Amino acid sequence: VIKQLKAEGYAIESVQNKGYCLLVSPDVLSKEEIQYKLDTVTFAKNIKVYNAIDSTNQEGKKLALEGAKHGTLLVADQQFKGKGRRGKSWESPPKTGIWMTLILRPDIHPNKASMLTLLAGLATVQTLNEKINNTAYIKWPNDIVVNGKKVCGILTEMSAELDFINYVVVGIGMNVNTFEFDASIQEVATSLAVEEGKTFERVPIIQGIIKKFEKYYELFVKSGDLENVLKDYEKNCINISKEVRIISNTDEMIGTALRITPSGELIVKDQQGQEHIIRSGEISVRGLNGKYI
Ligand code: BT5
Repeated sequence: VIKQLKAEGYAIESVQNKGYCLLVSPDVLSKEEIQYKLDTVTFAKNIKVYNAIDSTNQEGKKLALEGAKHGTLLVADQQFKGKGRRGKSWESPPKTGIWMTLILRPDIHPNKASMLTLLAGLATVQTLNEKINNTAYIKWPNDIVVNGKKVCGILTEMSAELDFINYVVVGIGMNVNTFEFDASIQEVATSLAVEEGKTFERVPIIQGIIKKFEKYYELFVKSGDLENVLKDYEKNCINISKEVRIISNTDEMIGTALRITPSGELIVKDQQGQEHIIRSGEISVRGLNGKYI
């Protein structure tokens, strides 16, 4: 066992007739590390860890189809085909980030599934703000930004009937100890390490997100809307009271983001003073000065 642990990167000293002393615990993603002292009820009771995989969301959907339990967590050290929204790709280099997916089977109407993205975002931003000196904000609906650059993205996918959800997968991708970014995202992406000037262990961040997400999830499933979390959400949302550019396939509009509704929509007042309900998925929200507010 000691040999195996050393091979995984743990620094262990052997002391004759006494035993072993753990000197350094590396940033290893393992089921045991993640479950250690994780006092959740259903989230991450089952965990699958991969060295490398195409996409944890893709694999999550496959496992969900095969019957994986609610709360199953997939975590990878690297993704070859990380996915963003609407066919975009997500850079997921080895060992530097958190690439994870939760399989959920919520008893809610399919039209409420997109609210799970907001809850995951809130759990993530709160976890980060307990650990970093800068402030992380949610950029509605699915980005987490630090100093105006994207540190994390969330992708929620679902399989459903008209009025029944088979399963939802919530994928969270975070640049943690990344120092070099692909040229295509250099301008927009950042990592915790770049912004904070130090590296982070990934497991405590994963644990924080899972614990908080479960708490918000339970509140949400009971009430059926976001009423209970709106105040927390708006406090952490960078769009609120800001000028935003709303871009759909056919149209573009500049306005001020006013608030989030209990159903998770963004209310934007246009320059003529008229309020619009903006639903995620249909549009892209940008700050006026550059890509991310
Ligand atoms: C997202 O999409 O932000 C959702 C990202 C979800 C990734 C997780 S990782 C675990 C799970 N498994 C998956 O396969 N996916 C999920 P979107 O808002 O569409 O943003 C995508 C855009 O962000 C790209 O077009 C790039 O411009 C940019 N981007 C790509 N990789 C990035 C990275 N590592 N960091 C910051 N920005 C990135």
